[in-house]
Amino acid sequence: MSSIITVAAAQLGPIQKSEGREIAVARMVRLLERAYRHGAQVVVFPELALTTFFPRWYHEDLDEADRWFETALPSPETAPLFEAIRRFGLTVYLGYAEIAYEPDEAGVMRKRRFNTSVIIAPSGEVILKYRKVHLPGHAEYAPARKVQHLEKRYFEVGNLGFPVVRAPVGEAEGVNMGMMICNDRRWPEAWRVLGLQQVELVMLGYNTPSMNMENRGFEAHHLRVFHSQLSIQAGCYQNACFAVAVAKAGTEDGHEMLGHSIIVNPQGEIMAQATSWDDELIVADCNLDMCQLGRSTVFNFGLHRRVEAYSRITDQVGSVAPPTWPAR
Ligand code: ING
Repeated sequence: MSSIITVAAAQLGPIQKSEGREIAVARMVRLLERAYRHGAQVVVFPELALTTFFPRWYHEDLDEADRWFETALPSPETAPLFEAIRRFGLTVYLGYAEIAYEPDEAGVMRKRRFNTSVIIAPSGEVILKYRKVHLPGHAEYAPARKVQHLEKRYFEVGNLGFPVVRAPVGEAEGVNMGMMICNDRRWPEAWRVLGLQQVELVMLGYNTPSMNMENRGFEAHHLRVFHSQLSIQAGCYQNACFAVAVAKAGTEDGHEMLGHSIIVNPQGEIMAQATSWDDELIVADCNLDMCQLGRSTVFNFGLHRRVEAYSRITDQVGSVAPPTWPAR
């Protein structure tokens, strides 16, 4: 049994607001075929890969935004994607906007909206589903912003935790796979919850503006890519895992998003990086045995973690001011 799997980041260039799903799906099928020809077994697409990054647009009536969501997967528009997954025998991460009719935490059956990703098996079955936990931005129209970022308007906080599942990939008997979506990568808690389940391969898609849209404070532009990669490299190193992080990049209706998709190893090294901000495939061979070193030494959680010292992490939401010295 080999421990080496070949993974691919299938970065997407821009999808314009006027472009229907069939355009994105056709581009994604072409990337799946290229991935297959490169010998890839796992392919990761971006967050909200089927449409433009619609949370930049304000809809007063939420139901008007339903056009950006999937109520079923596969659907007639996404069926070609599932056919290609079966044809090429690939394991695929797909990010999309999900409408689900299910009970909420109070037991009330209702229409719910999530920023979702799934891992799809070569058979076309869904192996695992994740719903984005860390929703950046705001819920109401914010006139001071250069561009809106209305994820808190269109999505509920994900209610599936950060699950990991072990599933076969190619010749590998099993790979411990987990997912994140975009902003999640900036939160070490997300990585650690996956790491505590012995994740070996974190798959994540993102749609990240290439410049600060908050119109507050100064953030040098080059730091946008640096912060994205810093978060992913640190997450991999501190949890002894691989990550495939994939952008939806380029300019959508005048709004530029960064590319720089990367594949990172458990030492935090970038193994491959996209160099365009358009549709681009990058591929790397990942030896899953590399996870063992970190997990059995520096990040041997069972040996070194001291949970009794970490209670603030789950007891507190926001930060609190420290006591002053000398005490008044
Ligand atoms: N986008 C961005 C992201 O986390 C963002 C939002 C950008 C937050 C830069 C903070 C700094 O990459 C999404 N879709 O989460």
